[in-house]
Amino acid sequence: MRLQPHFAAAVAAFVATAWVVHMRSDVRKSGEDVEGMQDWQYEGVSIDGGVGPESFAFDPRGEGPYTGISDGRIIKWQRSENRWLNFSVTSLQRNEECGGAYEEHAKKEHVCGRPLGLCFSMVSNELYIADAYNGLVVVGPNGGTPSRLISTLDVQEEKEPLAFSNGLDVDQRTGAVYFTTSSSKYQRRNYISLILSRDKSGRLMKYEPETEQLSIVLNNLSFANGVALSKDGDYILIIETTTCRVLRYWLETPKAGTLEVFAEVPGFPDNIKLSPRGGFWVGIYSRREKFIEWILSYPWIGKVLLSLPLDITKAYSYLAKLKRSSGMAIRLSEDGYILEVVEDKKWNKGRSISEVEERDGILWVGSIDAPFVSKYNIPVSKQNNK
Ligand SMILES: *[C@@H]1O[C@H](CO)[C@@H](O)[C@H](O)[C@H]1NC(C)=O
Ligand SMILES: CC(=O)N[C@H]1CO[C@H](CO)[C@@H](O)[C@@H]1O
Repeated sequence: MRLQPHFAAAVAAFVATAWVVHMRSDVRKSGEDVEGMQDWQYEGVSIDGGVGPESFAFDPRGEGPYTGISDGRIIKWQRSENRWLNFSVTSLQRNEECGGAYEEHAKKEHVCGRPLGLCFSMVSNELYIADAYNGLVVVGPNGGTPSRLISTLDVQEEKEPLAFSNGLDVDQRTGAVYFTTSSSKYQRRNYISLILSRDKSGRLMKYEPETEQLSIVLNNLSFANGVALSKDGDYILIIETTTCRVLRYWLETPKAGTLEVFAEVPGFPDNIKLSPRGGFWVGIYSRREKFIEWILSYPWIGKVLLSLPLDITKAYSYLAKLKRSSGMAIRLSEDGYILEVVEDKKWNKGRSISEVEERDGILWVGSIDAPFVSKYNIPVSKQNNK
């Protein structure tokens, strides 16, 4: 669609005005910020040299968590030393410029790597990582240079150089790795455009280490993101960020091969993880505010915004900061019902949430824009309350 410049400018002005009006109508009282969370013990575990711990993994000995950050490193939390250790990286092209100011990291992701979803295989002891630019990366149990890079390009029919790999889980019975590619048109650093364009080129992929076979399980997903296998491996849940849905794809049982909607959530979901207390934790990037709802309900607004000569991701993060729209964590039951909601504006400082991993009574909370990992001790009363 070619637009007259004055028309585009008018729409931009209109959208900006609508946003400001919406912001004013949505001011919250500060007292509501930590309601119900007074007895949650909090600790912010800061990270040096990068931001955005996006996902967590624990190794077969239960050590960690491990997480990937904005400068392309995978770091490991060494509990006994109370500090992060450098574990690995996801790119073989890294140079001395990987590092420096956090604000510059997104520009260098295609060179330095951007590790997102990660999970250890208890079958092989290796760490599998979905990297936003390098596809599927495999690292040995002692870290260091990746032992294998499995490019997703071979099976992307279009042979496009973009395969934004994102969420990942391992079937611990067989060692098979399931992971998503969010889009074959947009890169990670342009995720706001990915949402506005309503792109449907996301996929669920499967890698079988024994045969080294890589295959497409599902096509045509709207911003495919986190994935989580059920406890017994009967089905896999897949996050669709743009549609705010959790999809369920049956792998076994007579329903094998069926895809259905598992849950709809009140915000843009990112990663999903099994909870040891049952069900699944979903990290919500931000609430689905009325304003963004309005934009998404009219496809032409998204098209106009994308046609404007501005960096839409930057514009969005600027407005989101003004508005302090914050993330939350939701625990879904195995039937897709909401069991628990954690929304913390005080400690998390209104940042987005990418993943929530529950382990031994602790919630490890990651955020794509935070220079720390949030760690919450779940109150005993809640721990018993499944
Ligand atoms: C990890 O790597 C970063 C970047 O190369 C470096 O600045 C930091 O000192 C290293 N940390 C440790 C604990 O070795
Ligand atoms: C309905 C639809 O969008 N179908 C597409 C699903 O994905 C395949 C492969 O990428 C396309 O060829 C279809 O057009």
